[in-house]
Amino acid sequence: MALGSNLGGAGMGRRATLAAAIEAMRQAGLVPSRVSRFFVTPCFPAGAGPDYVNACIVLRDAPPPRRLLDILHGIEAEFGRHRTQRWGARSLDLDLLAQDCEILPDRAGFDAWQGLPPDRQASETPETLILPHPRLAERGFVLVPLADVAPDWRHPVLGRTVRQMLADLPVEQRAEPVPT
Ligand code: PH2
Ligand code: MG
Ligand code: MG
Repeated sequence: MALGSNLGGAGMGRRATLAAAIEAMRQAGLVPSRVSRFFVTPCFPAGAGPDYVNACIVLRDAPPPRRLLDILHGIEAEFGRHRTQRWGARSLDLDLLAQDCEILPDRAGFDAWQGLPPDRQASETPETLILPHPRLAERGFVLVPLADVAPDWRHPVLGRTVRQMLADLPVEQRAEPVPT
């Protein structure tokens, strides 16, 4: 799964926020078996806000996706309360990227979201959980940290490993995340 924060200013910094979120996951009974380095990444879309700090973790014996999502939303809400009102940017984003070779809600549902044109990607939010995350293969800020913890995980629809998806990205995108 992926963690991101572009909180700035007062309160906890971005790195401390991610570290505290990982601790909160442990408290909630989740077991992070691998934690990536933390990377500073330019905001996507460019110019939409301050840089993010992004990371990825692997959870051991994770609960079923929908229950896991509830736990993650609870932790996001907990950290949202610490957010300084001045910054509209998200203080903490916890995204489920994939769970083994599961495809949710089903292949047709996945394909519909994966194929969504960019203008509709920005404006539409799926009502059901889509796994793997439909934009996973397109984003350096996801694939670079993911390659730290699960380089050999193979995307069940695209048939490519994280290492291969990363190699497929334009070199500038691959180079954007800077370890911090
Ligand atoms: N998350 C977003 C939107 N844009 N940009 C970066 N660099 N990192 C993110 O995690 C991110 C983003 C929506 O969740
Ligand atoms: Mg996100
Ligand atoms: Mg999210």
